[in-house]
Amino acid sequence: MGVTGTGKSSFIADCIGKPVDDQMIGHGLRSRKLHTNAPLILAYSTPGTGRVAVYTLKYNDHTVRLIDTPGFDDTSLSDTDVLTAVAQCFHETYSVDIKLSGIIYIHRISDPRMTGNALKNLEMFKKMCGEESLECVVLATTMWDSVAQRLGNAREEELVSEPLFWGSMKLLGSMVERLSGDKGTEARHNSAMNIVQKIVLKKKKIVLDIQREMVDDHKPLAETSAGQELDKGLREAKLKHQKELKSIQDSMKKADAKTRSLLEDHEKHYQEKLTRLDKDQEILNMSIAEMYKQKEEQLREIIQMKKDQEHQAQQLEARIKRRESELESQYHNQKQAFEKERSEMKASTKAQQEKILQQDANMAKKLQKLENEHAQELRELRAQAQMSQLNNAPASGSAGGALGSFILPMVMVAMIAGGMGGLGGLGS
Ligand SMILES: Nc1nc2c(ncn2[C@@H]2O[C@H](COP(=O)(O)OP(=O)(O)O)[C@@H](O)[C@H]2O)c(=O)[nH]1
Ligand SMILES: [Mg+2]
Repeated sequence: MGVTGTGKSSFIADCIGKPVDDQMIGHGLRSRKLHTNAPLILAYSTPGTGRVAVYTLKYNDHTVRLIDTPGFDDTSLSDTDVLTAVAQCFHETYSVDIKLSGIIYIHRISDPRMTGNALKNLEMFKKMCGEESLECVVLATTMWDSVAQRLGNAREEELVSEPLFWGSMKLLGSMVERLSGDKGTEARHNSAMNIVQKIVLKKKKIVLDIQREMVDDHKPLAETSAGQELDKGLREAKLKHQKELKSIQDSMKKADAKTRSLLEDHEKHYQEKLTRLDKDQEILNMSIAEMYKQKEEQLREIIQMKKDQEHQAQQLEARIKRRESELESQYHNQKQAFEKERSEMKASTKAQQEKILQQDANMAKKLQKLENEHAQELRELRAQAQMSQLNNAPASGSAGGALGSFILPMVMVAMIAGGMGGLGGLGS
């Protein structure tokens, strides 16, 4: 435990040897193992408020559970949120007979002085523990690397000698230790485990005052000693803010328009603070049962929200599926129509091609026939000419040959001049 930013989560990381990851923290009273070698984590949390997480590690033959808590004096959480989350964790564990072995309260040695808030929180811590548990409390200091050794020693001395600080706790048995070594080193791990060992070696189980009051005496948080301490602070803060608000409102009555608008901002600021304090007091006055009821309602709202989101997602998915099947059938129909058109076109092209080939073959046949006839006619003509040449040729000698070749043109001329009839006479 301790104020925010003192190094509580880092201390746990030093012990387990790996960073404490918020993402690894589960919600509610469930536990889950995230991946092998990861610490088993239990978490108690109130949505929108503080989160308490439990990390498990093995130490010699012991199973050590380290509970990380949100710190008091946080910028985003009110001390009421923090006390509520921590109290719920203590209530739940003690209700099922899980007892604490000790508490490590962490403080920055680099802090120049104990502020009013730090002192108030320390007072609340003491009330939460009760005197009997103090012998199992380790008051540990961090950030020794951020302070000169002599200055650190002097501050530690002041802490343990001043009864209002750690003095009275030390007298009642609380141990004072330093967390030394550089971040991530073996020395740092050993120093952190040395603090854990102080508690393990005590071999004690403690019941905090706040646990006894809430579980055994059924008191609402506001009626426990720690709750009353916090309530005292809330009431003081409320009175202070009410006074400030009244003084602002008085000034507004006399102010000109420009100043009034400035004061209005201040008025709003204090009104918001007072509303928050009222809410804190309301939470503090709830019984633990009411707190659980509220937590349950918040969880139910979250579950309903998740269900609505799931329903919307399902509807969207169904719409997408419908559209998909529409598109699929549209595509299918269009594809079929195109394929039909294509095969019809192919068939008609084939018929045309066949027709053209047939026509071409016919033409070729006709041409062949013509060529044959022509060749036949030529052959016949040549045969006739040869025949006529033979008939008119002299019996022998070269003179006859020369005459033959002379006579044929003459015959042709005679054929043209005398017409076919003359030819017939000549040929016969
Ligand atoms: N210099 C220095 N920084 C530290 C030391 N211990 C923790 N821190 C740093 O202090 C910051 C707050 O630590 P964290 O563990 O988140 O504090 P928590 O709010 O108490 O849990 C982180 O940036 C840590 O790295 C320390 O011994 N020395
Ligand atoms: Mg932390």
